[in-house]
Amino acid sequence: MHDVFIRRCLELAERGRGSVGNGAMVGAVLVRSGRIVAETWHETFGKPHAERMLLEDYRDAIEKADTLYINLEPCCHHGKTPPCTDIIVGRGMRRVVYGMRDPDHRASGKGMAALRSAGIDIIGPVLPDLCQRFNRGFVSARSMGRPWITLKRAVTREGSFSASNRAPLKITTHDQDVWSHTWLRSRHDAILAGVGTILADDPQLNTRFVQKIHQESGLNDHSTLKKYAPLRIVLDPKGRIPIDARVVNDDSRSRTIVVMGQGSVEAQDKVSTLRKQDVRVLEIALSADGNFVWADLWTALLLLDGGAKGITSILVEGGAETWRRFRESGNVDEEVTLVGQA
Ligand code: AOF
Ligand code: ZN
Repeated sequence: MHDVFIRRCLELAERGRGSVGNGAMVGAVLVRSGRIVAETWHETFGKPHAERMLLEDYRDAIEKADTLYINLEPCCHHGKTPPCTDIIVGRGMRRVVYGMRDPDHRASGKGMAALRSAGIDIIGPVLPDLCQRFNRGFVSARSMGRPWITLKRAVTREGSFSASNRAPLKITTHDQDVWSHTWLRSRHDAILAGVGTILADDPQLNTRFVQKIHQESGLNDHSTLKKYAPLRIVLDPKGRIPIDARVVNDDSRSRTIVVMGQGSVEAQDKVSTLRKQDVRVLEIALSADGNFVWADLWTALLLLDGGAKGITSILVEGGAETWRRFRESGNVDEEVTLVGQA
């Protein structure tokens, strides 16, 4: 039975995607006699945590047999908000079930200890693998200091990336696009491409096919997925991106981040033009091998807007050269290959 309520916490937590910055997506439910009587989720970076919101909003008395469910160990530190453990104890909760341990060193294991020493019955971790997988961006940011990286590519049946002349070639079917927009693009904070892909294909890197599958299949929470749009990252060390590329001109251009080499003189004009166009430009140092200095790149992305727009997961869409650079540097957590019908 605990599983059911932790899964509900994850559904609620999903609503925070794209708004919780480099923090965790967290949902909380209050259960009385086997039924949910209140539920909330952590909505916005820097705003109250899920269980604090729930207990502040819930006006009725907490009863002895009530159980609080939460997919992440409650925090016990003074961060941007006061410790959640304080309000759990203060409201007289007697039982807490949690999904996974918090990888943040300020809270890890300490939240549970604080509750236990207050005499609260604490059960968990329940479904820790699922909870960690769900919050893989947050876990990766806290434990590895970089975003979770998924490499995605499409190959033809013969196994080639694209036509040999580099002309744009449609490899995937519409159904595959619907799938990848829904389950890959919509599940990452940002979609990344190298400038070569922008020059060759002028992609939009958006989630335009998401809504459809959700309407057709009735999968959970389409209202959230409809409004959620990942950021877009273009790696462009020498500033080769065309000013009229779609990612820097369409209605979502303020959600595009072009990463250029620091001090690259050729790029300077373009930096100011792009910024006037409302596009974000990050200037990151390049190392001798032509890659961005990875640690600098990760820090800049994780701390975007002071962390409020922090990117904790990236879907790397290509092309082959970008893939190679991620692979060779070991910055990969998962690889997905779609074999098209072309
Ligand atoms: C919880 N419930 O809903 C969330 C938690 O900077 P702050 O103060 O917002 O703290 C961020 C840390 O708090 C984050 O790294 C994680 O450890 C925890 N997030 N904890 O009890 C929540 N979002
Ligand atoms: Zn908290």
